[in-house]
Amino acid sequence: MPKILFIQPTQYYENGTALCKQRKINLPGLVFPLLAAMTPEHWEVEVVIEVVDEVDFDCDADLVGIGTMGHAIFRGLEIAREFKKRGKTVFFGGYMASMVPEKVLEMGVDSVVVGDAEKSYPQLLRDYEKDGKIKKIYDLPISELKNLPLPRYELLLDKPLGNMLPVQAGRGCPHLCSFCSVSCIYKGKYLVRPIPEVMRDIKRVKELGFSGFYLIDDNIVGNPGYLSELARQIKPLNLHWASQCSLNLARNEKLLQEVADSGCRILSFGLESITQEGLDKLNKSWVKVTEHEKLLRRIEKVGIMPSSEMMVGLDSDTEESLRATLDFVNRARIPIPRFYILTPMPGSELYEQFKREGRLLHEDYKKYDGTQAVHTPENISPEKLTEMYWWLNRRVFSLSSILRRTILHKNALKHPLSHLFALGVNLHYRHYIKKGVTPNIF
Ligand code: B12
Repeated sequence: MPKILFIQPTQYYENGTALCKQRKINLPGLVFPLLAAMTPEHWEVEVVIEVVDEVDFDCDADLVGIGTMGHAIFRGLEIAREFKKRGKTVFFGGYMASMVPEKVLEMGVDSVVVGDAEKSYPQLLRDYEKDGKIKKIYDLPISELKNLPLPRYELLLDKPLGNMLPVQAGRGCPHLCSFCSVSCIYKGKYLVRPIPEVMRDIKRVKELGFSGFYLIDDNIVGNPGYLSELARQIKPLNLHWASQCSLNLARNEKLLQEVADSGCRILSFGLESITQEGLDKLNKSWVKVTEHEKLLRRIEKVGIMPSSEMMVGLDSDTEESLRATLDFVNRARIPIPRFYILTPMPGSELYEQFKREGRLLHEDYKKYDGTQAVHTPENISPEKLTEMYWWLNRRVFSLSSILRRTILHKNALKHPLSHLFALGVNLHYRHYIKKGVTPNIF
């Protein structure tokens, strides 16, 4: 029986010597259970999630497929080199490899699956089965997200998991924010799955004994009618769920209530910044920073805990605005905040713009990890930006800020479990901050 080994690489701690490892994966990705379900039955499939598993370089796999997310691609390339030394055929897929496929091929990888894999990956397997050869690039986009197979979640079940499994609702995004990898790959295309197929997957997660799911979709409120119907069908299942969304959800109070009633407990919002001009320049003017606090309060009122993604180092950022970002997070008492330095990911529109304008400090992509300035912002020096980024993280993840935003939060008595969960997440992030790593592994 031919065998395929899928690997999701981890990343290194700041000093580059030790690999980030955890006892548990709280949020596993969906890619490999889904690709496994697209793999013909006569193939054996094994999944390695390196943050909890060891890679056995001497395993008997015929094909090795490696996932790429941001700078974790560098660990992926190291793994690929080891397998190439042992004569294996190695292919990459995922956002980072899709944004720079030619560069990845130059590093000795046999093939890159660019973007959606639903047509490309089966083609790659057919080619391999024909004569043991695969093409350098597979780039067969899809035009609808229908008839996806039921993900083979069972391949994850021998791993130490939290209480959620992922289910996808939509892929891509209708917006064209210049810094975003999703807009770079999908260019405004946003595909949603039929609700019966999403419900089939959610029910499977429940059958497997999980109490919740993570709904993958970059902006689940993008289609309000769809979300309302999905919430209606999820409600009787008595599950809790989390997703990503824009604050626009809070403008539609009826829908917001339906979402909360269906068991949604955490939503992550791309607030991005407290300065509007910088966001406008990044083509994200549809986010209104003056409304952040008001809309966040509405979200909390219905019992949904907000989590936030914010960037620093926009052209409108100054030392003062970074200090004000700390005040904002503490004032709004955001239970689960995350920060990155604005990073022009190679392949993105922002990267091309900064390159044209001579604003890239270097092209050492290993450092494009969101923890260090790699470009020159207009109103703050790159050195000061990096220094203040870590200052912000240290202050936000100080014990006093953590306690105020979690178990001492005014809603903690109403929703004790969510706030205890947030406390755990913050302490986990605090651990990563101390190690010089942006906290984004759960
Ligand atoms: C869940 C998730 C995570 C989870 C789980 C990751 C995991 N180990 O699987 C956590 C929270 C741990 C995580 C961490 C990170 N993530 Co993440 N994550 C996601 C998220 C929300 C969903 C991914 C998913 O499962 N999608 C469902 C699948 C079915 O869809 P898909 O990913 O589009 O995959 C399809 C194709 O792309 C392709 N494909 C994808 N991978 C592969 C691999 C192979 C071999 C093949 C053949 C095909 C293939 O096949 C799929 C079917 O068509 C995406 C956002 C998004 N919009 O997708 C970000 C996203 C992928 N993450 C991203 C980033 C940057 C990171 C971090 C680097 C963040 C950080 N700064 O630390 C870390 C890296 C961690 C690591 N060591 O790898 C970026 C990637 C951008 C880029 N340029 O690479 C995204 C797009 C978010 C964003 N908007 O920027 N992430």
